[in-house]
Amino acid sequence: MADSVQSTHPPATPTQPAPIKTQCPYCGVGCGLEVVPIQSDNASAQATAHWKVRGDRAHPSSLGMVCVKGATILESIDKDRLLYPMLRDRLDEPFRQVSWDEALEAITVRIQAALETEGPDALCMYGSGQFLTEDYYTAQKLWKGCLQSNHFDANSRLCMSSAVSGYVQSLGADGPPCCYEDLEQTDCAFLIGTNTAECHPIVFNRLRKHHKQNAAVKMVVVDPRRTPTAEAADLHLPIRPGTDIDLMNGIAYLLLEWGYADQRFIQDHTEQFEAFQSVVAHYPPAAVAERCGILQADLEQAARYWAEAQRVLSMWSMGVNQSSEGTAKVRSIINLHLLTGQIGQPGAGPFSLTGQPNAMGGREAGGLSHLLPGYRFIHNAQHRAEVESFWGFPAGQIAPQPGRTVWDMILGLERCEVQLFWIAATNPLVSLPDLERVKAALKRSPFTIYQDAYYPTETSAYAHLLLPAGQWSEKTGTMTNSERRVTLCEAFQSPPGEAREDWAIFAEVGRRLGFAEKFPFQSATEVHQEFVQITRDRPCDMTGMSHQRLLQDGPLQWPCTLESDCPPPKRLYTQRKFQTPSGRAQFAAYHSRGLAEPPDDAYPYIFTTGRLYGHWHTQTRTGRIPKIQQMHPHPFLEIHPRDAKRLNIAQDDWVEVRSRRGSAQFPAIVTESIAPGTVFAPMHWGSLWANQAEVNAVMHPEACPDSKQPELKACAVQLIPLALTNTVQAERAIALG
Ligand SMILES: Nc1nc2c(c(=O)[nH]1)N[C@H]1C(S)=C(S)[C@@H](COP(=O)(O)OP(=O)(O)OC[C@H]3O[C@@H](n4cnc5c(=O)[nH]c(N)nc54)[C@H](O)[C@@H]3O)O[C@H]1N2
Ligand SMILES: Nc1nc2c(c(=O)[nH]1)N[C@H]1C(S)=C(S)[C@@H](COP(=O)(O)OP(=O)(O)OC[C@H]3O[C@@H](n4cnc5c(=O)[nH]c(N)nc54)[C@H](O)[C@@H]3O)O[C@H]1N2
Ligand code: SF4
Ligand SMILES: [Mo]
Repeated sequence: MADSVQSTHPPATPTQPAPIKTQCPYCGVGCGLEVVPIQSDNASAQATAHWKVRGDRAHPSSLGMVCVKGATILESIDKDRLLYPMLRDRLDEPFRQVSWDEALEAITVRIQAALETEGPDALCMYGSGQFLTEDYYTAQKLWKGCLQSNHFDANSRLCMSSAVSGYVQSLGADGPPCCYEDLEQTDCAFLIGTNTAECHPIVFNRLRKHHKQNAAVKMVVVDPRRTPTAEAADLHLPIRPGTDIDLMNGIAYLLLEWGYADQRFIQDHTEQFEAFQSVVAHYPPAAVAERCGILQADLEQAARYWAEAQRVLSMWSMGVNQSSEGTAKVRSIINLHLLTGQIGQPGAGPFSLTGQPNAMGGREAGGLSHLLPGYRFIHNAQHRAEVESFWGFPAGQIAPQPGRTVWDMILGLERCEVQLFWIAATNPLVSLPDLERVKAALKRSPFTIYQDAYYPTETSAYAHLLLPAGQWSEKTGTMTNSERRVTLCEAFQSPPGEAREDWAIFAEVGRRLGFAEKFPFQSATEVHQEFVQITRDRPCDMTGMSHQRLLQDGPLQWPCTLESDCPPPKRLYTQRKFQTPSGRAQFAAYHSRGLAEPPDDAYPYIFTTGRLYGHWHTQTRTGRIPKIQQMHPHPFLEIHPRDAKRLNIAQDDWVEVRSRRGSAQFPAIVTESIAPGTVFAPMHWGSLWANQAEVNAVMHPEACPDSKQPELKACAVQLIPLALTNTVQAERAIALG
């Protein structure tokens, strides 16, 4: 699965230019890439240069490895690009090509009109973990600073926001405390709600190699599916979706009972232990095993691995974060580390694997509706004052209330409270839950701007104005990966047509709205220079970084101050001093609440969704790469043989998955790799790539009360075997190839 491509790297010679260094623009592993021009005898070839990509051996995160997505990235960059701004008055009209001048004029006129009639609350922007940090920062300054609207949210709301709130509540600040070297130093990897082999392949490669070479190193995987990750584990716990807190409280129960709590650490460095202990007392192993749907002996084995390991590294992603109790799940993982003192030391700690390539940079730049740049919070008056003064605004400029989350923006559109909705670098008409509702809301939008690299996407059909964005390879800037490592990604070719960098579009709109002095930037380097200053003395202090230093010294982790030792520290909390007011980490006492929409008689199955190794999200890139299309030619539904038998469903039969909100149709894969009672479909096929296979037509938007992250991993469904007519079957067979 996680095949890596390792290549030989001849040094630059006088005839061979030095490779351009950059980071892979897909997942949060953040592998280093080198891009080199393909040599050609034809002197004029430079004008239409061709490039090849290979892993960067000097990059400390990936050591030269890449997976299939990184290796094929160049194959989709020039296909089906959005080349010019396009405008229309109504969604049922065709677009007409317009100049940038006309497009920017349309935006500023609309923004000014909305400000005059409704005020800043009518302005919403929805961005993405696929922005560069410079894009994110410029957007915050425009939206939260100049326009006084905190309604900037990003698709990280669907992705990492539970990890953010869990870290903040338990440790006092956001920021994964671990580093990738821990993958080779741990003696027990606890992977929960993560299909690392397919979704973070190079992290998995590093871990897997260490695991294979050391018989004493254990790997536990907690996932309702027997994924390729679970296949590699010493112990796979196929829990029922939504029972993670039961499981972790059950492990804590046993660790306490067996006397493996680190009393010294608990006493010196934590608070709220008693409350935690009294909740955990309700989780004896027999009851926990029953609720999770696993063997008691397996639960005990998992606890035994925790107990006996010197260094436990837990890793998680969407099986934990995308939950109506996502924050509680994250804090339950951290609880186990606090209970055993497994934090701030090599090979140990609670390590969230970030999804997107720059979700971390988004957090640093304040790119969620409750955040401000430099790991600051809107609700904190001092933080607002610091940012106002840094940006040169009068006191009180930044609104004191957190802005709308993306789902609240959809509700605002429904209620006609939003006058302008600006979407950039995300494809919400595939990725947001309850798609029918989202579509209806967008049809009510007075003015939707969509800034993307490709055309068409599912979302472009719902926009009034399309803005062509330059993407990776065409724009310079920084991204931060899961281990807090910042890589400079250099542009090495020009954007096609009239496409522009995202930050430059935001800055130009700011200048046209009368804020010229706030956007003096001539380059991303200048944006970065300003951005790092706002991180001074914050947990994510990056004042020691600049584009020049990153170019010279290579990728660097934060915290990284000018005064600090070089290189910056690899791990956080090595002194066991946490960022809470008391300096102590906080235990959390949570009972499991279970799923927001549990199965019942009418909707008796649990539907879960996720990813495949080759595809990236909504396929705007990977759908255009033949090798990846061949790997994953069509959508499907995994169903356990027991359920298939009961419903009389055979391999490849078509099945409709129907919830209270909508339905989707898939050919069945009958497999024991999914737990009985649960079915799984991948999220990658929007309406442009398959007929009625949108998983989010089915999902609900119920979210964690703290992180506001929707439960994209579970809803209750019916399964209906489809007797499709011959014509439909024939059509779909052609579509399946
Ligand atoms: N190939 C590929 N890699 C990617 C991406 C991609 O699109 N394609 N996207 C990137 C992004 S943005 C993200 S967020 C990450 C996501 O990375 P992952 O989180 O690893 O991926 P998913 O497949 O969404 O979900 C992981 C697992 O959660 C399990 N799960 C479902 N419900 C539960 C539950 O209640 N408890 C537990 N313990 N597990 C549960 C699912 O069965 C699934 O195997 O991947 C990143 N990497
Ligand atoms: N049911 C279900 N739904 C899910 C999930 C799930 O597991 N299950 N996962 C959720 C998660 S974790 C995530 S992260 C989201 C992902 O969902 P999306 O963010 O909607 O998915 P992408 O396809 O990555 O969309 C990125 C868009 O940005 C464009 N783009 C790429 N580079 C640039 C650039 O530099 N500038 C601009 N302006 N555009 C660019 C691409 O062409 C693409 O259209 O899906 C979420 N939705
Ligand atoms: S593991 Fe992630 S960052 Fe590395 S090459 Fe693959 S997709 Fe890119
Ligand atoms: Mo994500």
